[in-house]
Amino acid sequence: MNDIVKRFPANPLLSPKDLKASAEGLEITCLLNPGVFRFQNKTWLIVRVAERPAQKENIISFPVLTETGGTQIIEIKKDDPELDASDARVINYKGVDYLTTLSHLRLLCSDDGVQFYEPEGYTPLVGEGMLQTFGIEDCRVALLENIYYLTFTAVSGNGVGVGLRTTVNWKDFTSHGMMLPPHNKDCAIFEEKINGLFYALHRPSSVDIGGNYIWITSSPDGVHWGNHQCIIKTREGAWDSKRVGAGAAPIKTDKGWLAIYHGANEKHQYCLGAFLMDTNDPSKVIARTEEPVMVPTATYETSGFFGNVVFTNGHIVDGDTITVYYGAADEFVCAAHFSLKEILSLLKFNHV
Ligand code: MAN
Repeated sequence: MNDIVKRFPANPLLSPKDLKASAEGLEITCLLNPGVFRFQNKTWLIVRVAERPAQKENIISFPVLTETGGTQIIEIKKDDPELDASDARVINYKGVDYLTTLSHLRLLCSDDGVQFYEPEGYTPLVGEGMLQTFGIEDCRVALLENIYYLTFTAVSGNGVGVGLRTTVNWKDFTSHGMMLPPHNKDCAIFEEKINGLFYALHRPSSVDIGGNYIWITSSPDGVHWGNHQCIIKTREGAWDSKRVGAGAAPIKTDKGWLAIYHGANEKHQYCLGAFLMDTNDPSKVIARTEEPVMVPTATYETSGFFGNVVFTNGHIVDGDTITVYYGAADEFVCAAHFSLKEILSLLKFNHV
């Protein structure tokens, strides 16, 4: 499988060693999956920072937040028969799932979209309350009527759902609690109302019947969401056979709304593809790519904290150029250029 992207020669743009951990005793394990936006003539990333303590021999340790905002470290012996640590990202201990790292979101900005730095005066966003004790992750940013909408994965022992906060200045935030309850993630709000309504893509997971499919929902106010419909499913035997999930806000084109999405197969290889929705009724999918448009091939994509992953939840569109920022191997922040026309030319109108 080939892909059609032009990776930035400077990749990876950011590695865990490039930022300071949020507290003494913690290390940054992964820097990944940035949301992207323009603000004050700069390109900004709201990057997921995943941390844990330096690992001691024969012990797995990771932080969790308390409901009142403190941090607690949990330690489990690796040879404990009640521990299942076969996945680097999530473990099961005594029948309960935990994440191996705790994530918060940090703001970085750049004049050229390549070199990013942490500006002063912008506080990191951290998990708050009982629905975010395992952290917040993978933030998408949508700008509508001068308000930035932040949709991110909110994780706790209660489940994985979508949290919503809004801001106008990136210093003061309003929390709207959990926008979509568990199990749900990968929520991307459209950056324009359609027929007077807000729209968003999201990815609930159905345990018994159904699967990890992309759904669409609408809202009169951007806070309360309904009219959910399932629009994109996994495809058996294909690169997106196991799970699919939306990337950043869909892009308005003269052919319809273009969404870049990730798909994973049974081997947990994460690639990117695209689909197109009707301009006036985005619940109608009119075309989809058959093959992926991006496949993990660079070394920083194939090996890392969780290898064989390219995952995007942020981009900047400028004419025909889409600059996709993405998480590589769940460990690095990278970027690549797509041609909008080229993606549109690969859409298959009969293969939805
Ligand atoms: C999956 C992975 C992890 C993530 C958890 C919770 O296991 O995407 O990176 O931390 O889900 O969202």
